[in-house]
Amino acid sequence: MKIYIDGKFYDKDDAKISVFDHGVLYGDGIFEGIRAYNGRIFRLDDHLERLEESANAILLKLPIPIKEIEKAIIETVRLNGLKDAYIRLVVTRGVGDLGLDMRKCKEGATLFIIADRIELYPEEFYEKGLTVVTSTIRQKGLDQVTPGVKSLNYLANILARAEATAAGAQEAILLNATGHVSECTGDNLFYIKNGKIFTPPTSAGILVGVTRNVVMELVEKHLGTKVIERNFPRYDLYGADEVFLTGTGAEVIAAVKIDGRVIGKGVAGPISKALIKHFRDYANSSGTPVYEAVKAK
Ligand code: PXG
Repeated sequence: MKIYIDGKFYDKDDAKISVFDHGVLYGDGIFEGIRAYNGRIFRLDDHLERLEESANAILLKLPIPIKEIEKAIIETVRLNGLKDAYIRLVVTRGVGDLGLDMRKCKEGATLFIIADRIELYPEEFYEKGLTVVTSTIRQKGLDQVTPGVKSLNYLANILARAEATAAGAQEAILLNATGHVSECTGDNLFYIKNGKIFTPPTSAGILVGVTRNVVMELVEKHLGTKVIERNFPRYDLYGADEVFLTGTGAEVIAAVKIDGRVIGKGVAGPISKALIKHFRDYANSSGTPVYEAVKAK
């Protein structure tokens, strides 16, 4: 495996960053999780745009222009010979001293890119659905560093995920300060009631997922309806016909048990299944080519 760090490629065992990097000392940095399907990088422009927005939000100057970052991502996937990949791109504040002052990170941001094979939910979960619980951990408020920034501070999400694991579930729902549903630890959330599809608005405190946006487009294109963004309590999920989650790793996947309540028929419902298929068809036939030989379908 070859890992990109600041313009050079390293073997896995040699790919290291400083213990004085503020990404390590303070979680001071941002990241993106990106997929490649069939030798093409899915929605790369969307991920790069979100990266730029996250960087701007935390006053982080990207070490190289976005076009160069794009090339580095493609090169990392190519060097590793991957067609289907999970790409982790991280930008940290860089090497500083032990204090909080970002001005001490004089050499500027550190950028590294790992392209690996993907670890997915077993295929059977796309039929039988996931078990989800509501976490005791609240989503960060909009007056804090907003959940819309994909920052290196994932402790709340990690602890919420641990609660899910302890409860025998695969994902956890984070409620926000007003008790409305925001999102899951690594996925956005939708529910369906009487043919209408709902998802929390950005003001609920969510990471605006690339997959969420794609699914909203697919709903319009294939189902001839629009996803309704509105705030709702978790009780609306208990009474839903279907609930599904979206994320780069999970793609589209149904949630069939929430806090012990069975959702719909207790397996992936028809709309969730249709969207899983539409998403896969689209993901496998679009994206930025990594290898010259790849031709658009
Ligand atoms: N909300 C949160 C909090 C996330 O971390 C999403 C929603 C979905 O966004 P995208 O752009 O992927 O549709 C994420 C995704 C993992 C993993 O291994 C996933 C994410 C972050 C870290 C790990 O599943 N983020």
